Amino acid sequence: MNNNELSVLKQIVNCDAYALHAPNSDNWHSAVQRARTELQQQGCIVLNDFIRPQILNELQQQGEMLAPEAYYTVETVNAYNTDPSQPLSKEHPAQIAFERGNAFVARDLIPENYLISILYTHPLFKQFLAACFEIDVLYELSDPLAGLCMNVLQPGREHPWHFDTNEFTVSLQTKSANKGGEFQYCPNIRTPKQENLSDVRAVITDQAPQNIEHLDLKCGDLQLFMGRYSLHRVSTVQGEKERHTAIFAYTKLPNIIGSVERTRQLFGRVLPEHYAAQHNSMRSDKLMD
Ligand SMILES: O=C(O)CCC(=O)C(=O)O
Ligand SMILES: [Fe+2]
Repeated sequence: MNNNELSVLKQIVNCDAYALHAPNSDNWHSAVQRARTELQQQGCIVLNDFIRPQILNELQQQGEMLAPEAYYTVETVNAYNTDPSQPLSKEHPAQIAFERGNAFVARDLIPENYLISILYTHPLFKQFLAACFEIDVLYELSDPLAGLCMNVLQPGREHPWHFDTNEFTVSLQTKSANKGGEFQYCPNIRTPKQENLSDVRAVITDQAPQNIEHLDLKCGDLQLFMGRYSLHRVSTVQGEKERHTAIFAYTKLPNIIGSVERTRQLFGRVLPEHYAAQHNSMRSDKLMD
């Protein structure tokens, strides 16, 4: 690690509170321990004021420059983002269709010198996150489009119930809606061994509001989340302002690439890497994508 990398990190991250610059120090360990405890219990933790307040304007402005590059389309999807023609029982929750109105800016459109790119690839950021998620090494997604994205929700749009492909998602809100745009989730509703289809069905048909947690996120808060096991959504954005979040996707195995179908739905284009991985798709479990 050179001095420049270290000073850039200290300018962006509130290292007084989270000690990312000093792995294994007492402060670093206590921040990691707090995150571990909540991740075990809830599958989610919010690290408040993770970004230094002086950086928040620049972060928002960079997001605003990226937003027009997002792939805007309203797709009909299911919670697993699987191909709708796949034969399934009538009761399967994947039969329930939603309108997904959020738009993603793909990784290959995000400049390497933007704050979110610097963070996503920073070794001390990854080291801290790996410790929070209790694994030795955390890998960036090998997907050239999906590893780092910006999620844009325009007024009137929602990001409906779904599971992520990757186990670990880290997100950072860079611009908040005036109203709505709330992150909601069901902690560990499925496990690596069990889909728990009837519980999933109950939530997405509005039969189990008691199983839904609601988060109040501010710009600069970092959210750590086990999105492969916890069903989640972002409610409809109301008011005039867009809602922007940077999504940092990581995995515990190398070489994870999104499926052709999911990539087409999210980004409107598929690269040779996605086709190449099609017959050799790596996942850490046998759950539906
Ligand atoms: O924008 C968010 O807060 C969550 C986005 C999300 O769930 C996803 O990109 O998979
Ligand atoms: Fe998600």
